[in-house]
Amino acid sequence: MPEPDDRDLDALLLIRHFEQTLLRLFAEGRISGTTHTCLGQEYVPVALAPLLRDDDFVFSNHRGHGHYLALTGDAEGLLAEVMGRAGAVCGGVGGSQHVYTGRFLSTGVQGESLPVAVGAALHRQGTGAVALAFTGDGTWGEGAVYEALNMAGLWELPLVVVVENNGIAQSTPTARALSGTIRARAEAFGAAYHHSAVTDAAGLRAELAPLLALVRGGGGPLVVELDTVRLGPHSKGDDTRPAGEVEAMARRDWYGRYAAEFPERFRAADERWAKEVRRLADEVAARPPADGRAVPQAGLPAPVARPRIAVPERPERVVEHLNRALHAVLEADPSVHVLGEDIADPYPGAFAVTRGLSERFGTERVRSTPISEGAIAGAGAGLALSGSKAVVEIMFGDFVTLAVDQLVNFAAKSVTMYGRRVPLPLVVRCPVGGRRGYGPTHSQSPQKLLAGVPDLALYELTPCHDAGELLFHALESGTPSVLFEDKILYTTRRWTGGTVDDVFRYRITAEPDGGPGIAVVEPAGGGEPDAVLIVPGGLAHRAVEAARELLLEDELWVRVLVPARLWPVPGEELAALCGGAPAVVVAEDGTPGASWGTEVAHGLHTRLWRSLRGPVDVLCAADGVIPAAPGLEEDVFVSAGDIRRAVAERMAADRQEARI
Ligand SMILES: Cc1ncc(C[n+]2csc(CCOP(=O)(O)OP(=O)(O)O)c2C)c(N)n1
Repeated sequence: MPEPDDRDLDALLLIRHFEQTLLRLFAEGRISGTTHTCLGQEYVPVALAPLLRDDDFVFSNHRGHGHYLALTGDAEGLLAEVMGRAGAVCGGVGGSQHVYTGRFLSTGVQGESLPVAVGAALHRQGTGAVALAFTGDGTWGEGAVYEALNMAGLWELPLVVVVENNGIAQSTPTARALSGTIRARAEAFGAAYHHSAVTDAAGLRAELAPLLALVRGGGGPLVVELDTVRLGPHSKGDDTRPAGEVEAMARRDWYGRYAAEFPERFRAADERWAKEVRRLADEVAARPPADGRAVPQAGLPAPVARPRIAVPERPERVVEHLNRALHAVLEADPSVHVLGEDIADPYPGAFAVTRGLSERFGTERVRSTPISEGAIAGAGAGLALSGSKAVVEIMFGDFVTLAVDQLVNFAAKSVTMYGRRVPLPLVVRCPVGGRRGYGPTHSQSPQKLLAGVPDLALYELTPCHDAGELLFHALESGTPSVLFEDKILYTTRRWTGGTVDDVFRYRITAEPDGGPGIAVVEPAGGGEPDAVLIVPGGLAHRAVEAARELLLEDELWVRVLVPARLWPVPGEELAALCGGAPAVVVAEDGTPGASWGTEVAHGLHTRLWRSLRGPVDVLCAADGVIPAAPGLEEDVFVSAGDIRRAVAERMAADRQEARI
């Protein structure tokens, strides 16, 4: 084995002693939680680090300490992070598996970062920079890997996937988890493939340098599979392999071989690093606990304030308005990208929302994607992480379940899990709802599945909120967002100029955080309402129809509240608008239980307990699937009649109580 230079040897030994120290600290009970050491694999990131540029983005995984140390040398920040002490690079929030510095990000969900890396590579395409993602071999069981490789191959992205094949995944030998080969899988997607069993950093670097240059030059994705060894346990003390097996591997280890081949130089360096890491561990252990705030760093992308976008009002259909809003957003902000299945002209999305966008702004910014909801959402997050903004279309909202990992575990958690606010300007548009006969898997209103996720905002299109302002607000907030669009609204005429019809008027309240506000719909003339209806945008027409019947036939004055932001629920604002109305009814098209409506009702109960005259009622769709046949389908949803009945019953109960 050739003798390494000082820089490589120092990096190798720093990582080796860092990892051994962690295992010792765990064994001594001085650290809690988990860790995955890279003992035996240190040379991989040491080989790669000098090949990487400042504008590259590196995605790491659960076994990421070596990646981070080789790239940054920041042993102190990482040790403090793992030990939960002051000076922690991510404030102690992320811990061992979740570290972010601006050009390096690790996450603990296997395979998740590959679609995100696709987005980062899209952002870098043509600049000579690359996105590089480390994975283990076991991670190739995850579907996300293939959705990402497909996109990377298709779009010839500057993506490098480094597979550290250590022959095992937790306790499962690779041979029992991987059918076929990684080579065949990579090549199936048109990615260049390189295999190496070289274990000296400089030798491996020399092999990889020309391959990386090809990727930088626009040659498309590269998969590098490295035969390596995991000398330590999977995590801490959970190694079920026979001792002889690990000993045989250790004979391949660079550490023992260097020690034998140039003993004096090696021993001196080894002792120096052992001492240095021990000193650091003692010093960090004596620090006060981490306070949840990351160490400040220069060079993180700062949000750019842009002029507010509003789409000039026209009496038009909702779909035309939304389309104009997307045109306006793309025109105003060149960093915005739109991704989705079949969204490019001449077939501009299943509901024609994206009509004309790709022709006007080009297919690099408005991109039709493969059928890969998870990877589309992940790529959007990767663009957002890189300083672009992304609007992603999920063809039917039912399919957002396929993107839940990216939205919940990656996008939403990334906002805070690195100890600093990481802005992720991403809007995922979801056409939802039924009444079109598409049947159970194309008609659901899945809002409740995503409600209550910290740092995932939920919006819903309404007949009167300006969609340009809504998109602008969601993107500028930096909080990843889902925009639900009830399909039934698309073809309806928008309300404009404060007028709904001959009887009803609307106004939109201002929200303190510049949010989109609540549409307040009531009969012209105002007044204290007898009843208040609270509905998301998709039910606005049915609620107004019910309010009209209640006015004309029951002489009840009904106010309809339509918040454009569903989550976090604008609870204070809704409560203030309910006043002392005898009846308050919330209606939604989702299934009953643990729903948005029950959350709204709970918020009103706790805020208005003493002034409410009765319980807040919640009307939901039936507790089942949405049938395709028109007669059957109609029965499932909340109707204007249901709403009217609920109000009438609540009013009757109120009158009866008043008599008692
Ligand atoms: C989606 C997901 N499933 C399961 C796990 C639990 N887990 C953590 S590491 C690991 C094994 C990963 O094996 P491999 O990709 O070969 O990497 P290695 O641990 O060998 O470095 C598993 C199953 C996880 N973190 N994420």
